[in-house]
Amino acid sequence: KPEKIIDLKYGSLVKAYRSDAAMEAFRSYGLGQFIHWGLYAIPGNEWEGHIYTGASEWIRSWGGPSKPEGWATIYDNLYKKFDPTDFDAKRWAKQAKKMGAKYVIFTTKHHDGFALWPTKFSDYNVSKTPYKKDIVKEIVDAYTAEGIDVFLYFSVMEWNNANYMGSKPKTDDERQKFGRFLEYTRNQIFELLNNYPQVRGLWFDGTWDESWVSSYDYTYNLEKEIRDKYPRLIMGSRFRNDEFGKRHFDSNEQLMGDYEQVWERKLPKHVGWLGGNDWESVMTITPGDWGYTKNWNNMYIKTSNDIIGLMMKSVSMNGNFVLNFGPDALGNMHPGEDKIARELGEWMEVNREAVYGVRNASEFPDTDYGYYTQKGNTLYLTVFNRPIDDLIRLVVSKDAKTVPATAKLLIDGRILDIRRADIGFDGDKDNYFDIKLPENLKTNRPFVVKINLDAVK
Ligand code: JFZ
Repeated sequence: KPEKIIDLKYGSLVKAYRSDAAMEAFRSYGLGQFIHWGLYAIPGNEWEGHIYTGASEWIRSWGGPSKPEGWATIYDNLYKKFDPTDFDAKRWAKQAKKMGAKYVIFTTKHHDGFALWPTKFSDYNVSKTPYKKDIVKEIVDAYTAEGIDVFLYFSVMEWNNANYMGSKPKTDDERQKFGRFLEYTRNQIFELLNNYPQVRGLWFDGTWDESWVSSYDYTYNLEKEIRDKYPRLIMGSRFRNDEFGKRHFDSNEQLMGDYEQVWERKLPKHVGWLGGNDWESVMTITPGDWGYTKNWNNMYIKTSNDIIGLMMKSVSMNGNFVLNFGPDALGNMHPGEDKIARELGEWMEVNREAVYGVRNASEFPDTDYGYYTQKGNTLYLTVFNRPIDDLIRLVVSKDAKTVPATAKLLIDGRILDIRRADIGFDGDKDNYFDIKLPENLKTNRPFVVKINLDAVK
């Protein structure tokens, strides 16, 4: 809470904690898929023996001695080669569905400015490539058909647009140019919303430059217009800022979006950090690449268990977890991504009820065994750290309104014995409940103990 509330003309436009069906659906997604696809898929982080070491989707901004001669021009002409003949949106959507994703965030246009839909407002778009077809439409239709909600990623910042500049426009000429850029941005946003009415949300990015930050009057009115026309649309906190340049939270600490959109390759340490706000974390499989990266050697690749851990940690704190895929130039996922999608899907097949529609188990203290999630009177414990004696000891406050009654393993449906452990001492504020795991439980994955809670009489 701020010390004192100041007069803000361009503060948050969002009512705290929307309770409409679209937002309730967002709260129950649990798992999402991010897809970064664009011209950067063609180099895949390398060009004629030169290796780029930044994030693969940033390759156009390649600098330093390893950069190929005339790189920006080479990059800006890659669209002439964009022909993903293996692309089949239905295949991706089926894979996402099997993996357990409930929503997808798709890059309609990244920082390079190349649009994957046939926008009327720029020639730098997919209709000018050998592929020609509207990729955004194929994605929206295929994912919607699988029951997966679609969110569109949209970068405001553009690296090769003559009207774009990073710094605040100063001369009349610059103001005019940037004014045209703002109009263009507005046109593209409404073009997307109009073309693809199934879209549930917009995921804005590239909104940190001074040019955009200083255009708070324009962006305030634009957000207002979007929200007036599409009241159910979900927009995170990364769209605009107030007149003091405050992003995500305005100068009165009000969230400037329907959810916290700051958790990029990071997670809050504790649910208390969220102050009750909705949020999602977006995560790469390689350390920091969002676009296709051909060579996965010599860097840490998150394992399926790493990913399950990050997902369970997110949902245990009321957040969604969104896993990124960077398909190649032909339209195929990286083999490493296919493997993770398969393994995560197998896990979700068995354990999904611990992920969807769950909330933070606020009555139960954090546990070193793994993560708790809760749905009504059902408590899920996803075990990552299996105790040496196979005896899971639940700590339950003596003030708790519910206590564990019965338990079973999701992996095979086996009922597990629960016993009170009388290890308490005088003045102890906790009760202890022991759950005995079967000795022959063999798995190389985290596993879920489903616990039914009884109300304390
Ligand atoms: C942005 C992009 O630059 C990147 O290429 C990718 O698309 C990613 C999802 O988003 O990168 C960011 C944006 C915001 C933060 C960090 C990286 N942030 O708020 O910390």
